[in-house]
Amino acid sequence: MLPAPGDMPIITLNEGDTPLIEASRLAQAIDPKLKIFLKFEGLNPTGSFKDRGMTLAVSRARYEGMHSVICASTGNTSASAAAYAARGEMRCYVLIPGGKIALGKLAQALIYGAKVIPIDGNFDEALCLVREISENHPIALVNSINPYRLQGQKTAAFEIVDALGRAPDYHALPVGNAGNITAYWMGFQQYAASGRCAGLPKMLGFQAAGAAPIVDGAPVANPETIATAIRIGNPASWKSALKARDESGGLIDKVTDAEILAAYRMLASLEGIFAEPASAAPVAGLLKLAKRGYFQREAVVTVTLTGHGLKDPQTAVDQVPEPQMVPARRDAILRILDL
Ligand code: AN7
Repeated sequence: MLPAPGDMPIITLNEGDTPLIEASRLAQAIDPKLKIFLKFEGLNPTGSFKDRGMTLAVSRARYEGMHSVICASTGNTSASAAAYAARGEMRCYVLIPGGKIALGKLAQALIYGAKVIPIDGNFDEALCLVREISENHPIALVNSINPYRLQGQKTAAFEIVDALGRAPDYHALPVGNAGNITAYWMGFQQYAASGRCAGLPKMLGFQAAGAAPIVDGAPVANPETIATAIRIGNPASWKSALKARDESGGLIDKVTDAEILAAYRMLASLEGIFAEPASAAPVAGLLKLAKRGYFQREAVVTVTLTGHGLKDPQTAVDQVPEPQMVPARRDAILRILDL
Protein backbone atom coordinates (compact mmCIF):
# COMPACT_ATOMS: atom_id res chain seq x y z
CA MET A 1 0.00 0.00 0.00
CA LEU A 2 3.05 2.31 0.17
CA PRO A 3 5.39 3.66 -2.55
CA ALA A 4 8.49 1.95 -1.15
CA PRO A 5 10.70 0.10 -3.65
CA GLY A 6 11.89 -3.31 -2.48
CA ASP A 7 15.55 -2.28 -2.36
CA MET A 8 14.93 0.91 -0.34
CA PRO A 9 16.41 0.73 3.18
CA ILE A 10 13.70 1.76 5.63
CA ILE A 11 14.68 4.27 8.28
CA THR A 12 12.24 3.41 11.05
CA LEU A 13 11.60 3.75 14.77
CA ASN A 14 8.76 1.19 14.70
CA GLU A 15 6.16 3.95 14.34
CA GLY A 16 2.44 3.24 13.94
CA ASP A 17 0.28 0.51 15.49
CA THR A 18 -1.04 3.04 17.99
CA PRO A 19 -4.03 2.02 20.14
CA LEU A 20 -7.64 2.86 19.29
CA ILE A 21 -9.08 3.53 22.73
CA GLU A 22 -12.81 3.50 23.45
CA ALA A 23 -13.84 6.63 25.35
CA SER A 24 -17.20 5.88 26.94
CA ARG A 25 -17.09 8.56 29.64
CA LEU A 26 -16.29 11.16 27.02
CA ALA A 27 -19.11 9.88 24.79
CA GLN A 28 -21.50 10.09 27.75
CA ALA A 29 -20.50 13.73 28.23
CA ILE A 30 -20.66 14.65 24.54
CA ASP A 31 -23.64 12.69 23.21
CA PRO A 32 -24.72 9.30 24.58
CA LYS A 33 -25.82 8.23 21.08
CA LEU A 34 -22.17 8.08 20.03
CA LYS A 35 -19.51 5.44 20.38
CA ILE A 36 -16.24 7.37 20.46
CA PHE A 37 -12.81 5.87 19.84
CA LEU A 38 -9.54 7.78 20.23
CA LYS A 39 -6.62 7.02 17.93
CA PHE A 40 -3.83 8.07 20.27
CA GLU A 41 -1.05 9.13 17.93
CA GLY A 42 0.84 10.65 20.85
CA LEU A 43 2.14 7.11 21.42
CA ASN A 44 4.33 7.20 18.30
CA PRO A 45 8.14 7.19 18.86
CA THR A 46 8.53 10.99 18.91
CA GLY A 47 5.08 11.57 20.40
CA SER A 48 3.06 12.60 17.34
CA PHE A 49 1.49 11.33 14.11
CA LYS A 50 4.30 12.91 12.09
CA ASP A 51 6.43 9.77 12.48
CA ARG A 52 4.19 7.79 10.10
CA GLY A 53 5.07 10.08 7.21
CA MET A 54 8.59 10.90 8.29
CA THR A 55 9.81 7.29 8.06
CA LEU A 56 8.85 7.24 4.40
CA ALA A 57 9.96 10.80 3.50
CA VAL A 58 13.38 10.40 5.12
CA SER A 59 13.89 6.87 3.75
CA ARG A 60 13.06 8.17 0.25
CA ALA A 61 15.39 11.15 0.58
CA ARG A 62 18.23 8.90 1.67
CA TYR A 63 17.46 6.38 -1.11
CA GLU A 64 17.58 9.20 -3.65
CA GLY A 65 21.07 10.13 -2.46
CA MET A 66 20.28 13.16 -0.29
CA HIS A 67 22.36 13.81 2.80
CA SER A 68 20.23 16.44 4.52
CA VAL A 69 16.59 17.31 5.17
CA ILE A 70 14.87 20.60 5.96
CA CYS A 71 11.45 21.60 7.25
CA ALA A 72 9.42 24.45 8.67
CA SER A 73 7.55 23.48 11.80
CA THR A 74 5.19 24.41 14.59
CA GLY A 75 7.15 21.80 16.54
CA ASN A 76 6.15 18.20 15.93
CA THR A 77 7.46 17.96 12.38
CA SER A 78 10.82 19.27 13.56
CA ALA A 79 11.00 16.71 16.38
CA SER A 80 10.14 13.87 14.02
CA ALA A 81 12.42 15.00 11.17
CA ALA A 82 15.31 15.39 13.59
CA ALA A 83 14.86 11.88 15.01
CA TYR A 84 14.59 10.10 11.65
CA ALA A 85 17.48 12.13 10.21
CA ALA A 86 19.65 11.09 13.17
CA ARG A 87 18.76 7.45 12.60
CA GLY A 88 19.43 7.75 8.86
CA GLU A 89 22.80 9.52 9.35
CA MET A 90 21.52 12.69 7.71
CA ARG A 91 21.74 16.34 8.65
CA CYS A 92 18.52 18.09 9.65
CA TYR A 93 17.67 21.79 9.53
CA VAL A 94 14.46 23.19 10.98
CA LEU A 95 12.92 26.65 10.81
CA ILE A 96 10.52 27.41 13.64
CA PRO A 97 8.47 30.46 14.60
CA GLY A 98 10.66 31.95 17.34
CA GLY A 99 9.20 31.63 20.84
CA LYS A 100 6.04 29.95 19.58
CA ILE A 101 6.65 26.23 19.86
CA ALA A 102 6.05 24.00 22.87
CA LEU A 103 9.12 23.34 25.00
CA GLY A 104 9.07 19.54 24.66
CA LYS A 105 9.19 19.77 20.86
CA LEU A 106 12.10 22.21 20.92
CA ALA A 107 13.94 19.96 23.38
CA GLN A 108 13.45 16.98 21.05
CA ALA A 109 14.72 18.71 17.92
CA LEU A 110 17.77 19.97 19.80
CA ILE A 111 18.72 16.72 21.50
CA TYR A 112 18.27 14.66 18.31
CA GLY A 113 20.90 16.97 16.86
CA ALA A 114 19.02 19.14 14.37
CA LYS A 115 20.21 22.63 13.51
CA VAL A 116 17.32 24.66 14.91
CA ILE A 117 16.75 28.10 13.39
CA PRO A 118 14.10 30.22 15.12
CA ILE A 119 12.85 32.96 12.79
CA ASP A 120 11.31 36.31 13.51
CA GLY A 121 8.15 35.24 11.70
CA ASN A 122 5.37 32.63 11.72
CA PHE A 123 5.04 29.08 10.35
CA ASP A 124 3.70 30.23 6.97
CA GLU A 125 6.74 32.44 6.40
CA ALA A 126 9.05 29.62 7.49
CA LEU A 127 7.39 27.24 5.00
CA CYS A 128 7.88 29.71 2.12
CA LEU A 129 11.56 29.96 3.00
CA VAL A 130 12.25 26.23 3.20
CA ARG A 131 10.37 25.66 -0.07
CA GLU A 132 12.62 28.17 -1.83
CA ILE A 133 15.78 26.79 -0.27
CA SER A 134 14.97 23.16 -1.11
CA GLU A 135 14.16 24.07 -4.72
CA ASN A 136 17.59 25.60 -5.17
CA HIS A 137 19.86 23.40 -3.06
CA PRO A 138 20.47 19.63 -2.64
CA ILE A 139 18.34 19.21 0.46
CA ALA A 140 15.09 17.26 0.81
CA LEU A 141 11.99 19.10 2.01
CA VAL A 142 10.12 16.93 4.53
CA ASN A 143 7.06 19.07 5.18
CA SER A 144 3.75 17.49 4.18
CA ILE A 145 3.99 18.97 0.67
CA ASN A 146 6.45 16.09 0.26
CA PRO A 147 4.03 13.47 -1.15
CA TYR A 148 5.66 10.63 0.80
CA ARG A 149 4.64 12.25 4.06
CA LEU A 150 0.92 11.89 3.27
CA GLN A 151 1.43 8.39 1.90
CA GLY A 152 2.88 7.35 5.24
CA GLN A 153 0.23 9.16 7.28
CA LYS A 154 -2.64 7.41 5.49
CA THR A 155 -1.73 4.19 7.36
CA ALA A 156 -3.52 5.51 10.46
CA ALA A 157 -6.81 5.27 8.54
CA PHE A 158 -5.99 1.66 7.64
CA GLU A 159 -5.36 0.82 11.30
CA ILE A 160 -8.66 2.37 12.38
CA VAL A 161 -10.59 0.18 9.93
CA ASP A 162 -8.56 -2.87 10.97
CA ALA A 163 -9.30 -2.24 14.66
CA LEU A 164 -13.03 -1.55 14.22
CA GLY A 165 -13.60 -4.15 11.53
CA ARG A 166 -15.45 -1.44 9.57
CA ALA A 167 -15.10 2.22 8.62
CA PRO A 168 -16.27 4.72 11.25
CA ASP A 169 -19.32 6.86 10.49
CA TYR A 170 -17.38 10.03 11.30
CA HIS A 171 -13.71 10.77 11.67
CA ALA A 172 -12.67 13.94 13.53
CA LEU A 173 -9.21 15.52 13.58
CA PRO A 174 -7.45 18.87 13.97
CA VAL A 175 -6.54 20.85 10.85
CA GLY A 176 -3.42 22.99 10.61
CA ASN A 177 -1.49 22.71 7.36
CA ALA A 178 -4.26 20.26 6.30
CA GLY A 179 -1.94 17.40 5.37
CA ASN A 180 -3.37 14.89 7.81
CA ILE A 181 -7.03 15.31 6.81
CA THR A 182 -5.87 14.80 3.22
CA ALA A 183 -3.90 11.68 4.19
CA TYR A 184 -6.74 10.09 6.18
CA TRP A 185 -9.24 10.66 3.37
CA MET A 186 -6.80 9.06 0.93
CA GLY A 187 -6.33 6.12 3.33
CA PHE A 188 -10.02 5.50 3.91
CA GLN A 189 -10.75 5.72 0.19
CA GLN A 190 -7.90 3.38 -0.69
CA TYR A 191 -9.01 0.83 1.89
CA ALA A 192 -12.59 0.94 0.59
CA ALA A 193 -11.39 0.59 -3.01
CA SER A 194 -9.40 -2.51 -2.08
CA GLY A 195 -12.50 -4.07 -0.51
CA ARG A 196 -11.39 -3.83 3.12
CA CYS A 197 -14.40 -1.74 4.20
CA ALA A 198 -17.78 -0.95 2.70
CA GLY A 199 -18.56 2.60 3.78
CA LEU A 200 -16.52 5.76 4.24
CA PRO A 201 -16.57 8.19 7.17
CA LYS A 202 -17.67 11.79 6.98
CA MET A 203 -14.53 13.83 7.68
CA LEU A 204 -14.86 16.42 10.46
CA GLY A 205 -11.93 18.85 10.58
CA PHE A 206 -11.42 21.50 13.27
CA GLN A 207 -9.27 24.60 13.20
CA ALA A 208 -8.54 26.97 16.09
CA ALA A 209 -10.72 30.08 15.89
CA GLY A 210 -7.68 32.39 15.74
CA ALA A 211 -6.16 30.33 12.93
CA ALA A 212 -9.12 29.25 10.81
CA PRO A 213 -8.35 30.23 7.20
CA ILE A 214 -10.29 27.32 5.69
CA VAL A 215 -13.42 28.04 7.76
CA ASP A 216 -13.19 31.80 7.22
CA GLY A 217 -12.38 31.42 3.51
CA ALA A 218 -9.19 33.54 3.47
CA PRO A 219 -5.57 33.27 4.64
CA VAL A 220 -4.94 34.62 8.15
CA ALA A 221 -1.89 36.91 8.25
CA ASN A 222 -1.32 36.70 12.01
CA PRO A 223 -2.73 33.40 13.30
CA GLU A 224 -2.96 33.05 17.09
CA THR A 225 -4.01 30.16 19.31
CA ILE A 226 -2.93 28.38 22.47
CA ALA A 227 -2.78 25.25 20.30
CA THR A 228 0.56 26.29 18.79
CA ALA A 229 0.76 23.10 16.67
CA ILE A 230 -2.08 24.43 14.49
CA ARG A 231 -1.10 28.10 14.52
CA ILE A 232 -1.11 28.18 10.71
CA GLY A 233 -2.69 30.88 8.53
CA ASN A 234 -2.25 29.57 5.00
CA PRO A 235 -2.42 25.76 4.82
CA ALA A 236 -0.42 24.06 2.05
CA SER A 237 -3.07 21.35 1.54
CA TRP A 238 -6.05 23.75 1.61
CA LYS A 239 -7.62 22.48 -1.65
CA SER A 240 -7.33 18.80 -0.80
CA ALA A 241 -8.84 19.47 2.65
CA LEU A 242 -11.90 20.98 0.94
CA LYS A 243 -12.02 17.93 -1.30
CA ALA A 244 -11.95 15.57 1.72
CA ARG A 245 -14.70 17.62 3.36
CA ASP A 246 -16.94 17.75 0.30
CA GLU A 247 -16.42 14.25 -1.08
CA SER A 248 -17.08 12.74 2.35
CA GLY A 249 -20.07 14.93 3.14
CA GLY A 250 -18.34 16.21 6.28
CA LEU A 251 -17.40 19.67 7.49
CA ILE A 252 -14.54 21.88 8.65
CA ASP A 253 -15.39 24.12 11.60
CA LYS A 254 -13.52 26.16 14.20
CA VAL A 255 -13.30 26.05 18.00
CA THR A 256 -12.14 28.75 20.42
CA ASP A 257 -9.12 28.42 22.71
CA ALA A 258 -11.50 28.23 25.69
CA GLU A 259 -13.33 25.31 24.06
CA ILE A 260 -10.01 23.61 23.24
CA LEU A 261 -8.80 23.91 26.84
CA ALA A 262 -12.10 22.58 28.23
CA ALA A 263 -11.84 19.54 25.93
CA TYR A 264 -8.13 19.12 26.84
CA ARG A 265 -9.06 18.85 30.52
CA MET A 266 -11.99 16.51 29.79
CA LEU A 267 -9.74 14.08 27.92
CA ALA A 268 -7.36 13.92 30.86
CA SER A 269 -9.87 13.87 33.71
CA LEU A 270 -12.55 11.63 32.14
CA GLU A 271 -10.38 9.23 30.17
CA GLY A 272 -6.87 9.45 31.61
CA ILE A 273 -5.50 10.56 28.27
CA PHE A 274 -3.05 13.43 28.10
CA ALA A 275 -2.98 14.86 24.60
CA GLU A 276 -1.58 18.21 23.52
CA PRO A 277 -3.94 21.19 23.08
CA ALA A 278 -4.16 20.90 19.25
CA SER A 279 -5.30 17.30 19.68
CA ALA A 280 -8.19 18.45 21.86
CA ALA A 281 -9.59 20.62 19.05
CA PRO A 282 -11.60 17.76 17.46
CA VAL A 283 -13.00 16.80 20.89
CA ALA A 284 -14.08 20.42 21.36
CA GLY A 285 -15.53 20.24 17.86
CA LEU A 286 -17.61 17.15 18.65
CA LEU A 287 -18.98 18.91 21.76
CA LYS A 288 -19.92 21.90 19.63
CA LEU A 289 -21.62 19.76 16.98
CA ALA A 290 -23.48 17.66 19.55
CA LYS A 291 -24.81 20.81 21.25
CA ARG A 292 -26.39 21.93 18.03
CA GLY A 293 -27.96 18.52 17.40
CA TYR A 294 -25.68 17.51 14.53
CA PHE A 295 -25.76 13.80 15.39
CA GLN A 296 -29.22 12.48 14.58
CA ARG A 297 -28.71 8.79 15.28
CA GLU A 298 -26.29 6.30 16.84
CA ALA A 299 -22.88 6.53 15.24
CA VAL A 300 -19.29 5.35 15.54
CA VAL A 301 -16.95 8.32 15.76
CA THR A 302 -13.16 8.07 15.65
CA VAL A 303 -10.93 10.95 16.69
CA THR A 304 -7.22 11.41 16.02
CA LEU A 305 -5.33 12.66 19.07
CA THR A 306 -2.38 13.88 17.05
CA GLY A 307 0.23 14.55 19.76
CA HIS A 308 1.17 13.73 23.36
CA GLY A 309 0.37 16.12 26.20
CA LEU A 310 3.92 15.88 27.54
CA LYS A 311 5.06 17.91 24.54
CA ASP A 312 3.62 21.01 26.18
CA PRO A 313 3.72 20.67 29.98
CA GLN A 314 3.46 24.43 30.54
CA THR A 315 -0.06 24.59 29.14
CA ALA A 316 -1.09 21.79 31.49
CA VAL A 317 0.28 23.33 34.68
CA ASP A 318 -1.19 26.70 33.70
CA GLN A 319 -4.69 25.13 33.75
CA VAL A 320 -4.76 24.22 37.42
CA PRO A 321 -3.91 25.98 40.70
CA GLU A 322 -0.32 25.39 41.79
CA PRO A 323 -0.17 22.75 44.57
CA GLN A 324 0.98 24.31 47.86
CA MET A 325 3.78 22.80 49.96
CA VAL A 326 2.74 21.38 53.38
CA PRO A 327 4.80 20.20 56.35
CA ALA A 328 5.87 16.54 56.15
CA ARG A 329 3.50 15.48 58.96
CA ARG A 330 0.56 13.08 58.92
CA ASP A 331 -1.88 15.52 60.58
CA ALA A 332 -1.07 18.21 58.01
CA ILE A 333 -1.61 15.75 55.15
CA LEU A 334 -4.84 14.37 56.63
CA ARG A 335 -6.27 17.89 56.89
CA ILE A 336 -5.91 18.18 53.11
CA LEU A 337 -7.16 14.71 52.10
CA ASP A 338 -10.85 14.59 51.37
CA LEU A 339 -11.44 11.26 53.13
C1 AN7 B 1 -0.27 17.85 17.28
O1 AN7 B 1 4.74 20.23 13.18
O2 AN7 B 1 2.37 21.55 11.09
O3 AN7 B 1 -3.26 19.63 9.38
O4 AN7 B 1 4.98 21.76 11.67
O5 AN7 B 1 1.53 18.96 15.43
O6 AN7 B 1 -1.56 17.86 8.92
O7 AN7 B 1 -0.85 20.18 9.52
C2 AN7 B 1 2.00 20.24 13.00
C3 AN7 B 1 0.68 20.00 12.83
C4 AN7 B 1 -2.37 18.66 14.40
C5 AN7 B 1 -2.08 19.64 12.18
N1 AN7 B 1 -1.97 18.25 15.60
O8 AN7 B 1 -1.88 18.68 11.18
C6 AN7 B 1 4.27 20.97 12.32
C7 AN7 B 1 2.82 20.96 12.06
C8 AN7 B 1 -0.67 18.35 15.94
C9 AN7 B 1 0.26 18.88 15.05
C10 AN7 B 1 -1.53 19.21 13.48
C11 AN7 B 1 -0.18 19.35 13.79
P1 AN7 B 1 -1.88 19.10 9.65
